[in-house]
Amino acid sequence: MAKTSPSPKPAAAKQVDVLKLAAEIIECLKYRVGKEPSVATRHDWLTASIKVVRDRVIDRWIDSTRRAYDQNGKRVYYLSMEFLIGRLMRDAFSNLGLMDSMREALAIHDVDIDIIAALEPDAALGNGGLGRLAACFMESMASVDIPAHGYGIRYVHGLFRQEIHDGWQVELPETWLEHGNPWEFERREGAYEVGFGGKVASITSKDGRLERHVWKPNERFLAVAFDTPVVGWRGKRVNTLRLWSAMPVDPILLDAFNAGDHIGALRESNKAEALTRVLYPADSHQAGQELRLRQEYFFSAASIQDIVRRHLSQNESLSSLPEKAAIHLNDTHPAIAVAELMRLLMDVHGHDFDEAWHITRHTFAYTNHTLLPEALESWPVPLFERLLPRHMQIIYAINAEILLKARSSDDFTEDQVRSISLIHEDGERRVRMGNLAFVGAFSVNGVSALHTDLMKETVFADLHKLYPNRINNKTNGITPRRWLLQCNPGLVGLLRETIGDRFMDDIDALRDLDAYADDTAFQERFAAVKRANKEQLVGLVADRMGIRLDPSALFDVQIKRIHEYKRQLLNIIETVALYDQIRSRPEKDWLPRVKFFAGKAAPSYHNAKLIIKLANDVARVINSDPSVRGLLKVVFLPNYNVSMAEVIIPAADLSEQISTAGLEASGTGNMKFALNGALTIGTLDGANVEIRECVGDENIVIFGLKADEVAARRAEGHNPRAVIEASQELRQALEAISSGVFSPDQPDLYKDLIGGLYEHDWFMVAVDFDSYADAQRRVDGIWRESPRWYGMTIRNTARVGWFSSDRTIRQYANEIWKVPA
Ligand code: D6G
Repeated sequence: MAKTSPSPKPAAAKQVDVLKLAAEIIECLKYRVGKEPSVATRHDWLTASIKVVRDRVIDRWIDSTRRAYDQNGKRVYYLSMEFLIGRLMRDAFSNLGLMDSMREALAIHDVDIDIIAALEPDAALGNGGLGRLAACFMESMASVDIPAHGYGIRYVHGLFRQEIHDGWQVELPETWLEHGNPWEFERREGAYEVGFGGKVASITSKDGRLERHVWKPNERFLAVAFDTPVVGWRGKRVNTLRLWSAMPVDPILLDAFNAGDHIGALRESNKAEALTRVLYPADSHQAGQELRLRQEYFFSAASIQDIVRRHLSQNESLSSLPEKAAIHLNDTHPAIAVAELMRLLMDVHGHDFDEAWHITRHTFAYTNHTLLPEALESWPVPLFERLLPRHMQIIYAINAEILLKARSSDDFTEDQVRSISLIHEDGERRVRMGNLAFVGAFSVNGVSALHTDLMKETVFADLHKLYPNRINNKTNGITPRRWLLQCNPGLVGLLRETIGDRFMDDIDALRDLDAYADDTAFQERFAAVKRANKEQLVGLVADRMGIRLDPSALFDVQIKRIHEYKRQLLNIIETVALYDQIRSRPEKDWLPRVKFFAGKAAPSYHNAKLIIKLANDVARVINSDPSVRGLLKVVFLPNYNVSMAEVIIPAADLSEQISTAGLEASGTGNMKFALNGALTIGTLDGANVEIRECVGDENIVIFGLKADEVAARRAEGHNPRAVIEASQELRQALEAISSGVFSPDQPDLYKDLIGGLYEHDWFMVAVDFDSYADAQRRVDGIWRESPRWYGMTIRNTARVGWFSSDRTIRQYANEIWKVPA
């Protein structure tokens, strides 16, 4: 993964003194790692290098924190169960303009920065898009100079490590903290108690009036803060990512220990450890277990206590909270924070319900990330009541308000009232976290224009009717620092020579590249950069998998979580169809293509794991078939993570964004590929719709049903069997898969998976197949006309600056949070 990142000019005019840095590294190695250079391991060099740069971060960090206190303006609090950070070293070095100097300083000691950089573990505290978005947002908030804190959980084990054994996904624990984490600072003084269970007592006044409630939990844990500085571009501002770790209030129960119960004595300690030990590996579907609800409450409660403490350290009362704090809920996972703030306001700080509700409703904002019914969180009422009895009461009280509001309007039918209720009443009674977040927030946003429209029409239709101004759109974005400047130094070098450096600070300046899109000399240089990036990926695949690839082939890439709605299956089936054609018409002038897949499946998601197995089986058969003559190769790269994405994306020619229309809320991979000069083949789904608007219809390959057509087909009950019968190419591919051509040892392995396409085809794989295959042949045609291909891909890079997360964050700041940006 050797890469040279460009550096901005040092923030201070003076050139950073390389010799001074080199000396500092040795100092640090000696006094903070305790080693001399001759015995230092690569990890020691990594730690020393990070600490030397970290010292420079700290000055700015303290300065930023102090500025926020001095100004006592509004702060943003971003609550997210996931932060998919990846590696931080290159981010910090490059944002501070120290990349080149550190490279030279380390070279003086004969240390290759790229080698030690590759040792930094990926902080994989997230599953996919939602967590990576939170990480991009943190970087952008610092870059556009917003005083902001991220709040989440310091999982000891992030997302599992994926190995592929005989084609099957095997999950192994991930151990990112194994060598310590030089970026974090433990803040024992920043610890809060978080309780569970127990009872609610009512305190009454002498004359018998109810004064307030007191929750007496029967379990208590400490939430201890671990702070990581988040460096904005050019070090302008350094914000704090505060992750909570659970610790026992009593590390050892001495009574039990003295009585000889040595294991029982550690009960509290073990329970605390379990609370923040593992990230739930479910993406876009319901986890459902009690531990998950405990995690959600644990980090929300600690964060709200911290926010309240900070506010009261500078302000007289919590009445002014809405003017000083915007608390953002990244999805419903922290939605319980709404009830927790209500509890603190009423039970601890003496506000009455109306005041508390006013403050709460003007402080929270909520982002919805999915319309998939299985991903909308809800909790059984008995579980909720047992773990959080006071919060349950508060939720009933809020619900009474909402239902009254709806019922007092003639417009609402009883069905509509039931749908906006915070409690789902049909069958098992459940608390609906989406509805709680919606009513507790002053702003509810979707993450792409299409997604936001669909929210208004589907999941939140009735709440939207009750609060017609609440839903708004904020199309997702990606930080161009990580997803262009750091990951694609070759392209950045070419851009700087061609259009100057302005785009590094103002991404919209990429537009200037449009003028070069049809310039032959520029196209050749653009192609050469892509070629070099592809060679790097070829090297990675050779090292890790022993597969040899031809860098002149078309690199066709689908990397993301494995999910039926994302339709890796559609891509695999088309691969099989292409394989059939290459064999049956060997005389045709076939275009060399490599199909790349990478991604993890939720461990409990049967079909997703089967799709991984199928991709691997298809790869094995095709890659070893001599009659294919290397024209088609299939690669499933194990253990996809942020660092791997940073190598794959700059090397991609074709970006697969082929979800069933209406189901992918936004996507952000689509933006990363387009920015790095790949052509998109995609459906009109999520942010693809807006990417098409930005790059122009002629610079993207669109296929398939549109969202309304998918909905209509689902509603009327379509006939996928007839569709399959009508398409010879599809039928043959499906028959090959279901008859065991790719799984000779288990011929029936894929029968049910493929059978589902004949029966219901819920995700419209069969229905969209012909249109997808046609689109792929259109891609072939464009690839053959090289000037046209590069004209299109250059225009993609030139025109997608709008998808910078700086733009997204400025919109949040101006339109939701009301903070200057
Ligand atoms: C961060 C940055 C550090 C600051 C600390 C506490 O670790 O400079 O002192 O947060 O800040 P508050 O949480 O008290 O605002």
